[in-house]
Amino acid sequence: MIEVWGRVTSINVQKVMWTAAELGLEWRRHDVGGAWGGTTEPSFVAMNPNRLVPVLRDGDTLVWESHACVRYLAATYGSDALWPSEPGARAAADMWMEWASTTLIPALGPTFIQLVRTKPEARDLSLLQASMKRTAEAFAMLDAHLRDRDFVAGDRLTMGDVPVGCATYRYLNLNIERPELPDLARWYRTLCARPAFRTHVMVPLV
Ligand SMILES: N[C@@H](CCC(=O)N[C@@H](CS)C(=O)NCC(=O)O)C(=O)O
Repeated sequence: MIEVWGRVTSINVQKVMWTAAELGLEWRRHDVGGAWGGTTEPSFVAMNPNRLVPVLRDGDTLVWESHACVRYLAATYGSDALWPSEPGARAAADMWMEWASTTLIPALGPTFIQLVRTKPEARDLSLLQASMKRTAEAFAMLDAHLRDRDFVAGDRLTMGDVPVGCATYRYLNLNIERPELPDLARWYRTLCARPAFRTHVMVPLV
């Protein structure tokens, strides 16, 4: 059985839990972070000196950084499914994970924080506007990529869909105006049909 430390409302924890559930793994999750606290406890810091969730333990293997956790689970338990064995196919999945880290989630983050976690009177509107613009550009790029494929790395779900899928749930459930993104919407509908995504990602935005 794997163990995960992290609160259900964390996008980074959601990536790991969705992956674990997609692979049919048995898991135990410990509520840590946010209102739960615990990230500065010596026992937690000993596992992750960054003091951030998620942390994953599988036997003697300890992993932090959500994408490292997703890759570890996909490589260990994903056979040729979430972790494509052919290096080129795997790189296609991997590059969208990196893009989520470097481009999509940094663009979306301020929009999410401002609209969901900041009181209206305290919002920084210029930060919000800039973030919404960068986010719309990033999702337009993903929409164009999905125009002629079912999933980000081809015709089946891979680890590459996980970070962008979690970010897409947030984006499409914020109360904002969005451009039409028909191919993103088609791909997102297939994610919503997956029980693991519904259980671990489609949770209330707080
Ligand atoms: N790059 C890290 C970022 C981890 C991170 O920022 N985690 C946030 C939650 S999404 C956190 O631990 N925040 C402090 C808290 O929840 O108390 C990853 O992908 O795992």
